[in-house]
Amino acid sequence: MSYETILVEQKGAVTLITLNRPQALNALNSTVLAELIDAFAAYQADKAQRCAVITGSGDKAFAAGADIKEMADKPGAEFYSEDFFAGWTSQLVKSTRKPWIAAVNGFALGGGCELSMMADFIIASENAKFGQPEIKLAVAPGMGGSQRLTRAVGKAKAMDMCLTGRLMGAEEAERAGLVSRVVPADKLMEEALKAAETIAAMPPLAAMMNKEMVNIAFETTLDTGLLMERRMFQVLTATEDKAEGMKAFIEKRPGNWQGK
Ligand code: CO8
Repeated sequence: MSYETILVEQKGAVTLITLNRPQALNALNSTVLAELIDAFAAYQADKAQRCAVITGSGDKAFAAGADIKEMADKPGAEFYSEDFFAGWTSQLVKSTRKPWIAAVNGFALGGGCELSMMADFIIASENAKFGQPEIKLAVAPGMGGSQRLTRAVGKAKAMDMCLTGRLMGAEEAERAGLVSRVVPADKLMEEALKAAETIAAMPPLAAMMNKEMVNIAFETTLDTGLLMERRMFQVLTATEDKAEGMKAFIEKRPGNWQGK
C-alpha cells in the first residue's frame, strides 16, 4: 500500500513507518492521521510483524506539530463537532496492542512531541528537541501533551514546558524520564531498529502483555494494578510459549516462539 504522507517498509519482523512531509517538518495533518491509522492497523494485523518504529524524514524534525496551516482557518465549532484529534488516541494508540518505538530526530514539538509519547518508548538522537509550544499560538496541547508529558516528567517540568513553550534537549529529556536512550544522530536508526529487532525476537504474546501491564500502571491504583499484573502473569503461564521458554532455558538453547 502506498501513502501520500508516510512511508512504510518491512524490515524482517519490524515495520518502519516514516513521516514523510519534510518540506513541512513532518507536520501532522488529517491525511497523516488517516494514513497512520491504516498503517498501524496493518502492522497490528500482520502476525509476522512483531515491532514497529516510527520516525521522521529529513534530519531536522521528527514532527514540528499538528499542521498549523490546516488548523488556522478551521472554525472552532468544527474542532468540537469533529472531535478533532480524538483519532490519535482512540484509533491509533488504543488499537495498536503490539509494541512500537519512536525514533526522534530533531524537533518533536506540539503534536510531534505528543505522537512520540504515544509510542511505548522513545529513543532520541542527540539533536532531538521536545516541546509543547502551543501556548505561543494561543492554544494548548490537544493530543495528550498535558497528560502524557506530566505523567512522564512530572508537574514541574510539564508546567514549565507548557507555560513557557521552551524546548527540552535530548539530555534533559533522558534525565527527566521522557526518553529511554539518547544516541548519536548518525546511529539513531541503527539503534532504534536494533531495539525493535530485540523486541521482535521476543515471544509475541508476552511482548503484548508486558506492554499492557506497564500501561495499566498509568490507569489504575497500585492494588488493582498489582492484582492485574498477577492475573496477566498467570494467563501467560498457560501459553505454549511459556512451556517452550522455560524448557529452552533449562536446555540452554534459544526459544522457538509460536505466539500461542
Ligand atoms: N504546521 C505547519 N507547517 C509547519 C509547522 C507546523 N506545525 N512547523 C513548520 N512548518 C513549516 C513552515 O511553515 C515552513 O514552511 P514554508 O517553507 O512553506 O514556510 C517549513 O515547515 C519549515 O519551517 P521553518 O521555516 O519555520 O523552519 P525553522 O527551522 O525556521 O523553524 C521550527 C523550525 C522552530 C520547528 C518552526 O518551524 C516552528 O516553530 N514550528 C511550529 C512549532 C509549533 O508551534 N508546533 C505546535 C503546533 S500546534 C499543535 O501541535 C497542537 C495544537 C493543539 C490544538 C488543539 C485544538 C483543539
